[in-house]
Amino acid sequence: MAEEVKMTVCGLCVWHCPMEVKLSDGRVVSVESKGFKGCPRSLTSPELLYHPDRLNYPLKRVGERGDNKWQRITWEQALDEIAEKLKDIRDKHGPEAVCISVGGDNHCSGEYLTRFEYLFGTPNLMSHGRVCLMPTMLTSLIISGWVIPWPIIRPETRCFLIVGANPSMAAWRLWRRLRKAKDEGLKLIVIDPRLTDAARLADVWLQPRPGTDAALLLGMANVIVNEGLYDRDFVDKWCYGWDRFVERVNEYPPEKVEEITWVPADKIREAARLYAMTKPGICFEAMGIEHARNSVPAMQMTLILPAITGNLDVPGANLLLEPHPRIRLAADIEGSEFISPQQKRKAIGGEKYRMFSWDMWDRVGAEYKKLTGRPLSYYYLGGVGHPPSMWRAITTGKPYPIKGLMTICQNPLLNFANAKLVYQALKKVEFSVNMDIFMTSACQLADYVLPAAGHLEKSTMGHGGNMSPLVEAGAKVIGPLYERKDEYYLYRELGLRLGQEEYWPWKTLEEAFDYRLEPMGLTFEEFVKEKGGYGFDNPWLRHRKFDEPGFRFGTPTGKFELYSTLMEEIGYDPLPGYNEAPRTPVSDPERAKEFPLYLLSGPRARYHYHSQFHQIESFRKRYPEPIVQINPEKARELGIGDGDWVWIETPLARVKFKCVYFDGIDPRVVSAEHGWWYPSEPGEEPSLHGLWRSNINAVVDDDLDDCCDPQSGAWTFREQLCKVYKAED
Ligand SMILES: Nc1nc2c(c(=O)[nH]1)N[C@H]1C(S)=C(S)[C@@H](COP(=O)(O)OP(=O)(O)OC[C@H]3O[C@@H](n4cnc5c(=O)[nH]c(N)nc54)[C@H](O)[C@@H]3O)O[C@H]1N2
Ligand SMILES: Nc1nc2c(c(=O)[nH]1)N[C@H]1C(S)=C(S)[C@@H](COP(=O)(O)OP(=O)(O)OC[C@H]3O[C@@H](n4cnc5c(=O)[nH]c(N)nc54)[C@H](O)[C@@H]3O)O[C@H]1N2
Ligand code: SF4
Ligand SMILES: [Mo]
Repeated sequence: MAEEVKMTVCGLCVWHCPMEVKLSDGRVVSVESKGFKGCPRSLTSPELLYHPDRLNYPLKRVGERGDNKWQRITWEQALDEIAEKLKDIRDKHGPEAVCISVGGDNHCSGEYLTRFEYLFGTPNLMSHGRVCLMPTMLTSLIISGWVIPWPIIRPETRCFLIVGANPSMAAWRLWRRLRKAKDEGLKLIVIDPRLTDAARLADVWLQPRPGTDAALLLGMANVIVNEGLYDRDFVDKWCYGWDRFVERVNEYPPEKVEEITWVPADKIREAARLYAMTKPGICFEAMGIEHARNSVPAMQMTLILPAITGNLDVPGANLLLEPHPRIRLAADIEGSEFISPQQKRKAIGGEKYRMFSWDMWDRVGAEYKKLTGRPLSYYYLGGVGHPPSMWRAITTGKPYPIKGLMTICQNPLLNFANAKLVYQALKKVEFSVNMDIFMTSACQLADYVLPAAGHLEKSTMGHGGNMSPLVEAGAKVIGPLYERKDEYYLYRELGLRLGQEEYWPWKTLEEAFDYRLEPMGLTFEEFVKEKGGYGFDNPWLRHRKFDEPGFRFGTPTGKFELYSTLMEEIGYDPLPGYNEAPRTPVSDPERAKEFPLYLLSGPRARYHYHSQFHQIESFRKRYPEPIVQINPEKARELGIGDGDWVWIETPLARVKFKCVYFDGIDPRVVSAEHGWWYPSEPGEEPSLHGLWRSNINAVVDDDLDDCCDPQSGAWTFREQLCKVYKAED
């Protein structure tokens, strides 16, 4: 037997750990993650690779949508027909009538997708980035000019403030570092409506009413400002709008904030003092605040707190990241110059949610260029197309018709809000293509389904667009098997058929990576050679850049803008403030009479990655049911026992979950998992692989006014009202 060991990057989630892969006679037999030892998802790699349900050949629909009737065709036929149809839509309705929807962290080489998109001429690229990190990045760019103040725990770090993040489930490498640092004396503050593992470990745990973080953080700032706990030098030298900011925070004394947030005023004081006085400290936020109706002000505050306490860009605190100095960046590949300003302005949703408009991006891009000398990636900011508006454009034809939809590496029926609307859009759209590794419910509604090469079957090179100074790469270890292809192949082949020949000189993904690495004087093969298939370069971590001559923040004032001049220019509140969302028990008591409970949806679970890994036999056995956490006191009041099946209902629909008693959650709040479907159940309608039974996004609304952030358009997964009652088994 020929045994072989190769190194690569694990492409199964956003952490991209180095991974060792063992092959025997050319077959992958086992893997070992070098980033997270024993990671259960990584161990499924061989099962995923050889899974009997994997898509292996291009398929063309032969019945009606939802009949699950397919004909196997060749790639040539698929590409010719898809290109023909895209051309036809472009001729009849304009290129903007094609929407590209992309998701996942499974390396779909987004900058090449964007290149294809811009050359085709549509501004309507959309992704989950719109509710995942991108609003924070954009907020950071708007108020500071830097991409994001990154949380890197170093030996110096003495305090860690978590705002709506769940690292023991979602970010294992960070969790491990955090635990070690805690053992060594780090102070930990956690803001979360649930008692997470991190909250259990915390010195101070604040348990807010969902969606009220902006008020809570303003309350903390009130204490920091009024007790003189801020960094006067940094504020004087580098912060713009201090006086107006102070006026604003004075509207949020802890007692008033207690009324808004349910958090006792003394706890707010305790947390504020601990954070501001234990330096250096890191402020780390995630989806708990990003998935909220008023998320932008909360994000402003998670950026402002480090700035005013002198926790920006000093060792052990939040770091201002610069792009890798010697690589062609995502933005260099995207070619945003290929698409005209007139086309850019047509992006669906750009007029309503003006933070995510091309105009804004061009402005922050220009500042970023002044700051770093480099272009800013649009793809990695999540696309300008606004998904909830896009589904409505497809179903109503307004503001203009969307006729074509290409879905890549994404499970829209399980991961976007308002799944019934997404369903209607997928049924209605004139033409659709989906590229995935498995036949998902959304694939069932497509006209063409294309088999993607997955993890281990394609080379990867991730360096987070322009976000970070690191480059990390992994060579493919096998295949691709059957007729699976990497996404680059799709973009290039369609490009060649649509008149883009001169723009696709690189025949393969690896050749495309060679071009990216050329300024380093290396080919892709050379870059990964030393470590047997894994390459890494992180040349540039400098601190205290604000002490360097000529330093400026990349904003119109050259300062860190507590008062944002760009927000003001586009007609938004320049300062962070708390606005009660329209559908809470406070603003809509009538609704709350029928739907009294806050619904948090989507706490990360150890085995699943959004909708993924539901095909894995061992996971299904170990974790067979979707879970909703309910406070035992409330559950008993509702006649619900621990382990009972319950319905979770909103005006949109009801879905079935298994109740787990959890006394770490407020009786007024419940928390249900997302991403649940049953791939082995029938693919045809009405089942669509058990899509509707426990799909929490069937009950989560995305109303453009009531549920989307008025600035960024991000929709809330975390603060909708529901009722819960016992279901039959
Ligand atoms: N209610 C609720 N909904 C949420 C969230 C929540 O917290 N609550 N979280 C949101 C967030 S933050 C995010 S990021 C999104 C994620 O939403 P998605 O990006 O849709 O996430 P996944 O379920 O991981 O879907 C990825 C799809 O890609 C396929 N795939 C896997 N590998 C490959 C590959 O190599 N190539 C291709 N072409 N396909 C591949 C998988 O089979 C799967 O169908 O979900 C969002 N949805
Ligand atoms: N195992 C696993 N890991 C993952 C993923 C996965 O699907 N599975 N997905 C990846 C992706 S794409 C992402 S974006 C990250 C997400 O990473 P995280 O955001 O760290 O993960 P969540 O579990 O969603 O944690 C959010 C926390 O916010 C809390 N929360 C809910 N509402 C509020 C609120 O109003 N205020 C505050 N302060 N907190 C609130 C929730 O109780 C929860 O504990 O995880 C990544 N890692
Ligand atoms: S699944 Fe994620 S955490 Fe696990 S080994 Fe792969 S990259 Fe690392
Ligand atoms: Mo995400």
